[in-house]
Amino acid sequence: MTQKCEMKLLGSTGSVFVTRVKFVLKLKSIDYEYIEEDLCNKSELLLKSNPTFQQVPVLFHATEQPMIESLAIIEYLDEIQPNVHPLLPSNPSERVQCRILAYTFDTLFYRWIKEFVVTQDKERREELKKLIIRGSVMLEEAFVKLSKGKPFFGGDDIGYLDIVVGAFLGWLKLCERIFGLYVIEEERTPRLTQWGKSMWSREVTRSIIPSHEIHMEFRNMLKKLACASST
Ligand SMILES: N[C@@H](CCC(=O)N[C@@H](CS)C(=O)NCC(=O)O)C(=O)O
Repeated sequence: MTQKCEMKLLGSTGSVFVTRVKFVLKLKSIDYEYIEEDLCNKSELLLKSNPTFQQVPVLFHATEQPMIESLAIIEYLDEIQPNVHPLLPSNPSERVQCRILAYTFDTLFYRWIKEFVVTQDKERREELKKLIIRGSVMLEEAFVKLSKGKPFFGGDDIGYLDIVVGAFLGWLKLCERIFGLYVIEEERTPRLTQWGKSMWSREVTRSIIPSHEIHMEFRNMLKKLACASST
């Protein structure tokens, strides 16, 4: 008899936000059913469960309301499974620093990178490149401060910020391969370079980060969505 999963994740495979949630589910050994969403032809399930933003990920857990927003979802998972691979620091002031950096990362970095990989405008791409490079130096500084000499943002092991930022590792590779932009590189961001190596050395990272081909397909889909919303 097949067992019914209590948890369901609605996602799109190339999405960094969905990757974050999958990362946490794997680290915490939580079983779930995955439902692939077609973002170019959104399902009733997505429109009903996230009517405001109509975006993935959406997490369904038993009788709870559908949950949206990757950062809120990963905190929820950390709270319901606190004893398996805890993600956020126990100290409130360290916790708030993590949340601030995650918010800043999503508000600035994500938008720059997304626009960088999608835009056709070469001048704008050059501007974005400068912003991303400047952002990478800020991220390096934050890493030095938060990691306290350890290999991960979370210290000796993968924590909340490692997942928030690490979910982008596939996109960073895409920037390298298509545009020759090294967001993380030895000279400018030595500690983040080591961090990247530590992240890739973990089986969980290699199994969760989608392949280059999937990211390329996702980029094409984002381009289509961008065209559709500008017409
Ligand atoms: N802030 C949201 C962002 C989610 C998001 O941007 N999802 C994208 C996929 S990467 C999406 O569903 N896009 C479809 C759309 O905006 O129409 C989160 O952290 O979950």
